[in-house]
Amino acid sequence: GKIHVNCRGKYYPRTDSKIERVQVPDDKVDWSVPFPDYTPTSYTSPHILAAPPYADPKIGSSGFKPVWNALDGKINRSSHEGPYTILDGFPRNLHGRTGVTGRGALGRWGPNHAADPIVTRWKIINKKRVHDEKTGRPILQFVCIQRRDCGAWAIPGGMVDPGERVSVTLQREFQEEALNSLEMTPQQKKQTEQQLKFLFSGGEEVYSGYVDDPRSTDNAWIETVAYNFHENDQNGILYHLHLHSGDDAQAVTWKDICGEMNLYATHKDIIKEVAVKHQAHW
Ligand code: RP5
Ligand code: MG
Ligand code: MG
Repeated sequence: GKIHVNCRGKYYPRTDSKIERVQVPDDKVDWSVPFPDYTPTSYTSPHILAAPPYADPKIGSSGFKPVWNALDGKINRSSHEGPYTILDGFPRNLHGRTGVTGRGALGRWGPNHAADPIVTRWKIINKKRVHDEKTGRPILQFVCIQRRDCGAWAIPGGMVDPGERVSVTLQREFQEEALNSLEMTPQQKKQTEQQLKFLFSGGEEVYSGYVDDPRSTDNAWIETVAYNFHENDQNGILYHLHLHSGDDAQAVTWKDICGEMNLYATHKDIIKEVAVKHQAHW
């Protein structure tokens, strides 16, 4: 993949106090290139240090014996991209230096596994597929959420819970962020799950691996598995589903897919795979 850039900004994102990242030039991102002056600050956010259930303990604390590069009980500590290095007890970011050590806002040391559902349909006006004037290709739309943490538009993805199957995470996160299932009655939730069951049983993997996310550190990063769930039928479920943002999403919309979209992290690169797969406008 491309060299990571989103985790090399001036400050670590969304902190009260300004945590400066050491500025890593492009040619020194790779660990194999010597960078003798490299002395990054360690930062792990207070809410992670408060030890919520989804977070690891501190490295070195008694009883914490992580099994790196493997399925560690219910926690997947292996990377989609192959083995990562452990240096002095700390996993090292597979994509190189970020200017900050510790976990930042991430709960796990090493890979933090997420899943991204890309739910698509064709753009229809007057019962006809709409084609782009320039490319002549039909326009795809995907369910896009606005993240509450930074305001950026993104795929409605989220973290895989320990022991959770990725297929479950994909549908759960979609329901939470794009349909506000957390505020549904158990009955409504069940009905929604039933409605989406068929669509979500027919997904295709379009990406798995590292995400260049602004929260990455030298010791913790996000990896994802992205699946496309596509509705071809203009009478199908995705043409009458009521979108309603929830949880860590503050807005939700059907977004026309095109190469000029501005999306969170590397979500645009992932969506491009979907456009190519469907021979849609990009
Ligand atoms: C991105 O962060 C992933 O691609 C996924 O969409 C998301 C997971 O983090 P949260 O939405 O749970 O913050 O890197
Ligand atoms: Mg979520
Ligand atoms: Mg999310």
